[in-house]
Amino acid sequence: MTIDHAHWAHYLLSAVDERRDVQAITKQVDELSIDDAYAIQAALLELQLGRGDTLAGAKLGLTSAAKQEQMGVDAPVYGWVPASTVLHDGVAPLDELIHPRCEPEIVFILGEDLAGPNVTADDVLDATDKVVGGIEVIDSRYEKFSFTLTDVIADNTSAARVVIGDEGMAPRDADLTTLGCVFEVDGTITGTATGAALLGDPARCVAMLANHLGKHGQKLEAGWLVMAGAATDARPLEPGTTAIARYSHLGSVTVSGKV
Ligand code: 0L1
Ligand code: MG
Repeated sequence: MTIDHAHWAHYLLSAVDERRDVQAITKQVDELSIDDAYAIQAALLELQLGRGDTLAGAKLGLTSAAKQEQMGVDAPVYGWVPASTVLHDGVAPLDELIHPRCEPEIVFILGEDLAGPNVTADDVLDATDKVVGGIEVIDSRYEKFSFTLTDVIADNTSAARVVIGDEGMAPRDADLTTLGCVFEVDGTITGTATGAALLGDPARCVAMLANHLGKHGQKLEAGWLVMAGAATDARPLEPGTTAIARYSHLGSVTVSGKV
């Protein structure tokens, strides 16, 4: 069965625009390969860029055992961060989202391009201007946040919004594998982790993304932000909810949900 990438990209963008969840693609086609899923993701990005958006960066998802278990998958995924999804005031507009969740992220701000293949964690540190804390708001466009690996790839890895902290450090100022994060939602600590929860080393995650893009003739670009993935599981972001990610060395980042 041939997969119509443009059709499924419009299907997902309509879900965003109309703020409604939709049936997973894999419930409607015989087979959705990883290549087809990334092709739908690329077509979706083209639609967004065609509306005047720009790229602020890229992201990994499902890089921790906590997230892989929560979602029932066993591999990381890669996606894009459109500039329109970066929140500058820490307030997530819930009236534009379907069923958002929030999760802490270690974020790399690149000072130089990173082009695969053969990018290493050391190369990532060399190319990074600073490492900052962040909180990603994810919002699967699928019913009940339920999907297969290829569904979530097509859906740009559930990317919806992101808050980036304004503190941060030079990439070698502290060991990223022991960098700590405490995630607190409405005063309750819901998760704690160190950077090593991200496939052993957050910089290695970013190297994997650069190498993945390299296979498609693409690269991570200077000035971009790159999210390495969440080290704890995601929590619902509801009206009135405030989530704080407190990082060692990176300060704190807050997101709140507002209607
Ligand atoms: O950023 C992420 O880890 C999201 C990956 C996709 C799975 C999900 O929606 O949690
Ligand atoms: Mg994430």
